[in-house]
Amino acid sequence: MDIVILAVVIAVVVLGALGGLIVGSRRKKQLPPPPPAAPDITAPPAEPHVGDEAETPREEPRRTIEEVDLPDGSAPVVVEEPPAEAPQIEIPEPTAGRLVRLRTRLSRSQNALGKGLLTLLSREHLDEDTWEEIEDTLLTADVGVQPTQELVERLRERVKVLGTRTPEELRTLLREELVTLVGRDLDRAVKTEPEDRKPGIVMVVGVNGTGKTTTTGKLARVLVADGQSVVLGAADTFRAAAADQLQTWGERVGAHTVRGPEGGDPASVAFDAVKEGKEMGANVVLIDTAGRLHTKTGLMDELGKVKRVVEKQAPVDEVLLVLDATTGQNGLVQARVFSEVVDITGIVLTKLDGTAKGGIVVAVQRELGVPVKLVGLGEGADDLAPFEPEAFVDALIGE
Ligand SMILES: Nc1nc2c(ncn2[C@@H]2O[C@H](COP(=O)(O)OP(=O)(O)O)[C@@H](O)[C@H]2O)c(=O)[nH]1
Ligand SMILES: [Mg+2]
Repeated sequence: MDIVILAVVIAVVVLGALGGLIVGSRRKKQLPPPPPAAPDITAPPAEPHVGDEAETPREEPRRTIEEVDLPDGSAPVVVEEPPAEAPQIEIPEPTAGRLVRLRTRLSRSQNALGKGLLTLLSREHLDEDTWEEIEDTLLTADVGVQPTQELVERLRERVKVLGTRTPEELRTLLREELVTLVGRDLDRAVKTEPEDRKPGIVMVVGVNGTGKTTTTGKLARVLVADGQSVVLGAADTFRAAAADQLQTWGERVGAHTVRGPEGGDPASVAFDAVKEGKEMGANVVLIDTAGRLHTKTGLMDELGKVKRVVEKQAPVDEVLLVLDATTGQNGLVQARVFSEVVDITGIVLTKLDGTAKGGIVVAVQRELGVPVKLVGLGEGADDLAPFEPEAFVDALIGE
């Protein structure tokens, strides 16, 4: 008798699961038995219903399954499997023109640097004091000593040649010189598409809190928006939350995240990510790393190892150093340390929306001899922009 009931019950359960009637079964099983009214399947309480029957036995599967000798465990296994919740895939914004769209985010730098310079240059008498103020403005905005001196010299020369100065002429002149200072001919493309193989491999490095994980997530979106398939490697194994954070970014755009155990070996996670990326035929693998700067040696060992281990499979195409623009000179020190550990091929300056020190773009490029390739202009998912010197300078000095 029992057996007959059980068989019926199991059959119903299986049918229910296959029909998608059971939602969140795993969660329910771990909780104490819910009151009869709890099921999320709407059914009249009085009459037995398909949905109701499917609910009941799952609260006590152990007893029934042990009593009857089932031929195999296939039926309960089906029940155990929670229906895959199809994540909502977002369509990220196109990347073209992002810096223009986000230019108002640079308002602090604009007021402190761009407008400050224009106002000073527009003074009727450009005396020594004014030139000193111009210099101070640049230094305060973190442009750096050497580049500041170069710029002031160029401006002095050109203003002299100009004689009388209309505001329009001054703006054009300042624009040209600032773009030159930022560098117009640097190759700022993020290298994600090597010619001879797939996937492209990008490592993201930097001190904790600078925005590595956020940037990795945003970059995944940029790539997906450009039609590329992306695999994420959560090589920051220090905290499980770091991998969760990255995975959440990935899920939003349908990118698979490879992760390891908390406290596990970051290099092996990176290795696996590249391996899976290859197997899946992905276009790009992005590897997020930990940025503990407690001991320089520890960092060197770890990062160096991650890169070496990845390179057993294929060369790393891009090593992006993420720097927080609000940390100013401190960022330059970090840049130095990291460049000793790995060959940095590009800089990502984050949090440019929160600082008046936009001049750090110039200083950090000088420090490393490597171009700024991306800039972070907010916490929003699409607030990462390809860096374009002209658009950047235009944003600084206003329309
Ligand atoms: N305002 C602003 N916040 C940012 C930007 N990039 C990252 N953040 C924030 O900085 C914090 C640290 O970021 P996270 O990616 O976790 O840093 P990580 O430790 O280097 O991985 C988070 O709160 C981010 O939202 C940016 O461009 N602008
Ligand atoms: Mg992180």
